[in-house]
Amino acid sequence: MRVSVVIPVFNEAGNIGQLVKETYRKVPAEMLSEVIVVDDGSSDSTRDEVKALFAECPGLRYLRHGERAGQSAALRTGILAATNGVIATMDGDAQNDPADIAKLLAKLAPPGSSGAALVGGIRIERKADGGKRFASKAANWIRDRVLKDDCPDTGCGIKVFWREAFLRLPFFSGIHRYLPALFQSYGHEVAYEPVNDRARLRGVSKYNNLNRALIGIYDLVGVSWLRRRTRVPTIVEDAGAARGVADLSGRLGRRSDGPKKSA
Ligand SMILES: Nc1nc2c(ncn2[C@@H]2O[C@H](COP(=O)(O)OP(=O)(O)OP(=O)(O)O)[C@@H](O)[C@H]2O)c(=O)[nH]1
Ligand SMILES: [Mg+2]
Repeated sequence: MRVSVVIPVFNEAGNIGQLVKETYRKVPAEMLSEVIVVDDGSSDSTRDEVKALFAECPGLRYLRHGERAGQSAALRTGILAATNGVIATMDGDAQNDPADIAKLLAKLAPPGSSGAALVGGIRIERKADGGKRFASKAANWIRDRVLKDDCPDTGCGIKVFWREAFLRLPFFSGIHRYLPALFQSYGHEVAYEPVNDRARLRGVSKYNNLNRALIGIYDLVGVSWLRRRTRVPTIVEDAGAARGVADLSGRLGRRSDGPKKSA
């Protein structure tokens, strides 16, 4: 399966160049179609670091927002720009290990078929400090109680999924933390896989526990409402001129349980 790797960054000089090079080394060339770095208006040398790699990294692309719009917006920009049906996302601080992309892809179903439309990484042996690990555990516990999405680590930045399924979801800032729950709401199967977690070696964290908790509660109320108010019907008949199931169903053309065509 060919994949577009999307990396949202904000001020990750010292990390992003290494991560891009590591991605080209560790993702098998026959899988890697492009790497799209989306810079959310960094004020450090992130931009120069990425652009210096154009010659040695075929398919590397750099997109820059005119103003800081957040991690979710940067992800969406990269996913819209991607030319593949399968997306892999990673954080730009090199805490995710690109070697895990192939592992996650092995569990992903081809777009439009039955099987997992999203495979999320679950960080084992977290390298974050105790306070952050505790906050993350608490947030995951509360989210799971409310959304019942059975995801032990929704904040993990490394995930693979179908591009079109993502683009059909309602978009909001913070959506990157709720992808498993939203994919489920739209009738997709999701799967998880343990992944490597590494310490942040350079640069500073862009979130603190308090702002993440406050926005997390706010978003959780919204996502809970969205889940309750989302209905994705199974289309059992589509008569007349031929149209793709994907045009009609939020489920994205699962041909096996899609409409029976009649003339
Ligand atoms: N595009 C964009 N990316 C962001 C923004 N804030 C954070 N990021 C990226 O999102 C990823 C996760 O942010 P981090 O600051 O590493 O959060 P964290 O991993 O919980 O914190 P640390 O463990 O301290 O690294 C990194 O790649 C950041 O560069 C933002 O406002 N815009
Ligand atoms: Mg990080």
